[in-house]
Amino acid sequence: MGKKSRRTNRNKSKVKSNKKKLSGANGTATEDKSQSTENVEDILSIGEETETSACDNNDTAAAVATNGHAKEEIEKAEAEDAEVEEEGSVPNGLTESLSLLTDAQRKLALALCEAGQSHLFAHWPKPSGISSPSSQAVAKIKVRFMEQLERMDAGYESRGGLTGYIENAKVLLAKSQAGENPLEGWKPSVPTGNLFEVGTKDYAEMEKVGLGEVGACGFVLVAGGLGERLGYGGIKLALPSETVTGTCYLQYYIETILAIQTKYSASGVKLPLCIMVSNDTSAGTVSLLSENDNFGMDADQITIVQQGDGVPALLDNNAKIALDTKDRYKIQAKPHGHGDIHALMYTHGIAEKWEASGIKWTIFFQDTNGLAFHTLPLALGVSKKHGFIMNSLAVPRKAKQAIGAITKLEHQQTKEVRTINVEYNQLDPLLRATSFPDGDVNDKKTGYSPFPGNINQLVFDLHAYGKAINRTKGAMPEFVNPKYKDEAKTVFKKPTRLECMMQDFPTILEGKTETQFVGFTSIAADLCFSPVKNATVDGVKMQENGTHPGVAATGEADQYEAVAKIMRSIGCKVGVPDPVTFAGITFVPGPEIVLHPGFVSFPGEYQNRFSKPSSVRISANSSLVVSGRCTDLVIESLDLRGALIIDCEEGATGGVIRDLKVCNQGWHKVAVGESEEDEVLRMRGYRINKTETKTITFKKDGTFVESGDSEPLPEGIADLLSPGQTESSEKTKECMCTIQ
Ligand code: UGB
Repeated sequence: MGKKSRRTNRNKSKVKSNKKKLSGANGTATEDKSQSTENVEDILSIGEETETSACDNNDTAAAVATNGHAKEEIEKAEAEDAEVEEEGSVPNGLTESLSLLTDAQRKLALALCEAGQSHLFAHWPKPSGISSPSSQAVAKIKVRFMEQLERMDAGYESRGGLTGYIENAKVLLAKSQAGENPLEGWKPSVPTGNLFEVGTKDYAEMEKVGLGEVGACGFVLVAGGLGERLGYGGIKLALPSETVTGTCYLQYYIETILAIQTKYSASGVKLPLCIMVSNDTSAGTVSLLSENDNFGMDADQITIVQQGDGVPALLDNNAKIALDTKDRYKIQAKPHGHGDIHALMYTHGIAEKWEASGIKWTIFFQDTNGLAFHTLPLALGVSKKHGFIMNSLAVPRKAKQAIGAITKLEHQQTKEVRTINVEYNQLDPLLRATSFPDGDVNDKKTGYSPFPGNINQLVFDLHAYGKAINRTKGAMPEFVNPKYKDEAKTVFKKPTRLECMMQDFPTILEGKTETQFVGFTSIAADLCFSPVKNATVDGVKMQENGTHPGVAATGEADQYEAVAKIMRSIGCKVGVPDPVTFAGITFVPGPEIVLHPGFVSFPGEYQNRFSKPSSVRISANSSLVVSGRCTDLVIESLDLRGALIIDCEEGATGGVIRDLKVCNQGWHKVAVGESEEDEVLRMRGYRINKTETKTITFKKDGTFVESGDSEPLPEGIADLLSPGQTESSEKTKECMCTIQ
């Protein structure tokens, strides 16, 4: 007898016992289970008829579940089933519904039961056998459920499908429960690498090397994350990176890539962008692009790859798959981690295609870092100089900060050496178990962890990268990180899942000939890294504990500060205002300087744009915006105490700002409360009031127009200059303008 028929027989006997238990438990409500099923389906039709979109919304089951009496009956019936289900058994509702399913779905459903997942089907009512709108609705949600499982199965195909996922999860969960160190046998030490500082000769030389390469980069944006910690309603890529211009992250990234293409790529070359999305971010990303005409990028430059339907969330150490808490005909899905990107780069043949089109490097970056590209040529220069296959951009890391640590690991038996990220949750136990008894602590001298912090901005040599993913199909090692409720580690606080990380790429390199070409480039975070990952309320606590809060307000402020820092590094005089506090987050608010990447992208370009840096003065509370059309504008001498926008008409060339003084009331941040309707403002705790602005627009006929001419500042207005600047008396002078 085949497995299937054996199971069916076993279940038949259960059907009997179910009937008995049901009538006993439920009095007159149900005589047997088929009658109960009929009731359920009637009720399902209520969901279908009163809410025509219920099925379309994939929500019929939830609609049913909210119906009082019916809900009780279903739950009772399901509870009875659950009581008698054995590990590996096939619930009656599934057995009786197999005819609704395709061959592949049947096979998958039975395989899942065998793998200990019978509970997924335990609540399925048996079909009534009568064709009615309600029975069709039930059939539809069962099929929909199976389709989700099929997509998840396919998404994990290279590792054995869903049953492979369950097996892998059981092994990793057992290790986690046993407290096993996933890096057992590896001894960590601090890796060597160079720390660069903008404005130095070393930086300039290395950046120059990189500027020779930057026109041959393909870009990979991993944007499938849920943003659970941030708690934002939309996709993170749509968040404004700053509120002066409202430019969202995706726009900022695309415009930077297009600027690089214009300035550094060979004629006719289009720099490609691959965006990894997940089920949670796919629709939002696609519509953000289409509503904005891809922010100017040609459609054939963009490839969107999707991380499948995510992986199932797991309820316990037996890797029992979690049903959605609001809809029992849906699996609770979670992203499998950014490590999926390498498998997708492989399956879509992206690396090969890019290489064939002349691309030499591939740059991986995350969804919310408005400082992502300032240091790109620097990192490329380092990669080129050292022949790195993989180069991670790193920042000085505070102990216990939620960023991974770049670590040199040597295996005690094999003597294999790897330079690799150790994730923040694994670092402390690894260090304590080996030669750092105090664990993840700051170096007393520097105030930072001795291990550089990984910011997941990765530069790969495309050829070597393609070779490695072709060999391994791009699969990254998986890990699990459940948070336990009890000491015995048997109960999870919330469902967990297997994940993988893109920075684990060194694990697929082979032998010393490859592994020795993994390195990092270290630079202060204020130039290259300020993600927006956390809700403001959590950021407040992080800031109190001395770590960067990673919230919307600091993401914006750090963006302005990075530009100001680069300007200062070439000799511009840019003021520093006193810190301010909004919504509990303290930050330096400006000056708000937004220079479009079409105008200037990298530190090495600033000198050409600010040709006499010492003649450029921007007061502490000023705001300066230069638009993207001003590709060859030069700001030679400027005294700005207020707000100035410089724009150029399409086709306008050769504008020069010389001896321009702007003094106006400028822009000011004002607090918004928790009742603020605009989520973007609420996250920041402020809005920018644009009290007075001067605008200069260069025209293509060589002339310019200006508006918002400055008035002398009214008596009593706060000095816009920072304490260190002495020319405050000039604020009441007439503003003069000389522009060529
Ligand atoms: N992402 C996906 O595209 N898919 C996924 O399934 C998950 C994420 P998180 P986390 O830079 O501060 C990383 O969640 O946990 C995208 C590094 O592992 O923000 O903070 C997502 O959309 C860590 O070493 O990552 O940790 C986002 O763009 C450190 O560098 C990106 O992946 C840390 O980031 C990162 O996702 C950091």
